[in-house]
Amino acid sequence: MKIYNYLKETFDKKGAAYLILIDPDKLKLNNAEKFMQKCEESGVDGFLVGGSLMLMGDFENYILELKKISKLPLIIFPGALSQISPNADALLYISVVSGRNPEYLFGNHVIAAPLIKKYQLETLSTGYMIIESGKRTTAEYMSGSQPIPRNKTEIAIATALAAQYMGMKFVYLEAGSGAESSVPYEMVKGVSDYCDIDIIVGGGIRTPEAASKMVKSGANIIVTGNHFEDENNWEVLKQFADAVHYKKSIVV
Ligand code: 1GP
Repeated sequence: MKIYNYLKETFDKKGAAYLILIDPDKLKLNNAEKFMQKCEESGVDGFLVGGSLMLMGDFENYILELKKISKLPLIIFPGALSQISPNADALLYISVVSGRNPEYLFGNHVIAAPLIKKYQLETLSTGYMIIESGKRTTAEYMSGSQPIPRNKTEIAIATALAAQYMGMKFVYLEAGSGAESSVPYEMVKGVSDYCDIDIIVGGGIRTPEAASKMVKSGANIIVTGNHFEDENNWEVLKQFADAVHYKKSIVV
């Protein structure tokens, strides 16, 4: 429960948490130190590592090397069974609840469970909801599932509520990495107003203003990935973190 408690404390203290998604195919190890240090200095709360599709081979070594660089939590965001490592701090135990593909709903979880126990990895059970965002996304294609239509907030609400009743800790409203359109604010607000489950939002968030609006709509965790794969954008990392940490800017 260490990472779960850390995230809950972050919500209490700062309003919401800001996580950076690291795609091992994009961030080479020789550039990782510079990037992760910049994230730390800017107020990022932790890292997700993984992806729906990964071409690089040695995931375990990659995690081990990242762990040496940063003290911030490193949470695996697994796109496949090969993305499990004892060297991470936790693993998002994601079930693609927006889809009806049994392997991504529960099948892979059964295969992974004994290994997770052996590694004593903390699991953060998460209902993963893929939301329509323009073009088809890798997550959608790889999970063999249809996204929730972006104008169907009621489906998102009912799905999130079901995840809550199943005892999951989070729902992840995912527009997909590099999405044309991020998850609609009204959908985040609808889920937040109606459900008592913590909400992660990611995909296509490219400005601090958008991050701030997501948090104001009810998101507890904001994830960005693509935007910071371009080193020219690193200077605005702090603005993103500050936008997410709305409580910190309140002077008491
Ligand atoms: C993808 O939600 C994450 O799973 C991040 O998306 O790369 O578009 O920021 P971006």
